[in-house]
Amino acid sequence: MMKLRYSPTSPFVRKVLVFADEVGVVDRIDRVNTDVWSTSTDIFKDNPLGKVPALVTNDGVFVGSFACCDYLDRQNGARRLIPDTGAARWRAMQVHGLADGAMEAAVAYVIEALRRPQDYVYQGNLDRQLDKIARAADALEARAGDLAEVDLGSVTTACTLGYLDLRFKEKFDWRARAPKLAAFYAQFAKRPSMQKTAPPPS
Ligand SMILES: N[C@@H](CCC(=O)N[C@@H](CS)C(=O)NCC(=O)O)C(=O)O
Repeated sequence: MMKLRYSPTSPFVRKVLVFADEVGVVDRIDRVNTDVWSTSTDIFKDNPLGKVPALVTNDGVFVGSFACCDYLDRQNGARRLIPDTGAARWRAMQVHGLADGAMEAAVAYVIEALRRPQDYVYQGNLDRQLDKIARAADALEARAGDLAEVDLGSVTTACTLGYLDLRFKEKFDWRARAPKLAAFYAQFAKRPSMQKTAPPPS
């Protein structure tokens, strides 16, 4: 069995679990609930960076969602979500970069807004992160046709949009801004891999 350092609200963890489910290897993963913000957290045993996800395997520990997905992608020869070569690979990588970057910005926003003492919250950083999310949403909207396949790009996009629903409901109406992404998400969110990993409402 593999072991995944897990948090129910982390979009990066969700990305790894949705990916694992779609590849068909999720049953080989034990989830270890980990609160990286607790002063008594033991995350450092597996990840010196103190972050989830981290995937502990017989081949060593993978930190960061991309490395976890790349490893999982090679565990079931019959089903791959990161194409090896050609246009399909470039497409998945390019979409992944945008969606993963928007996820990073969304998490950075939430850390600035919720994890810092109120007096230290810097509005300039909140604006900057929200701008990144909005521009990435525009870029993904412009290539919504590249989300047709279930691959690393579409999985990551769906998890990013799910996180916007969880944390940015009042702050950013992404459906109004990106109607093609809204249509994509309405379908993708029905997949069992997404349903099983839906975060608890905040
Ligand atoms: N680039 C990393 C980002 C992971 C990440 O930011 N995880 C957050 C939870 S969503 C975390 O553990 N943060 C704790 C910290 O920043 O100390 C990945 O792809 O997995």
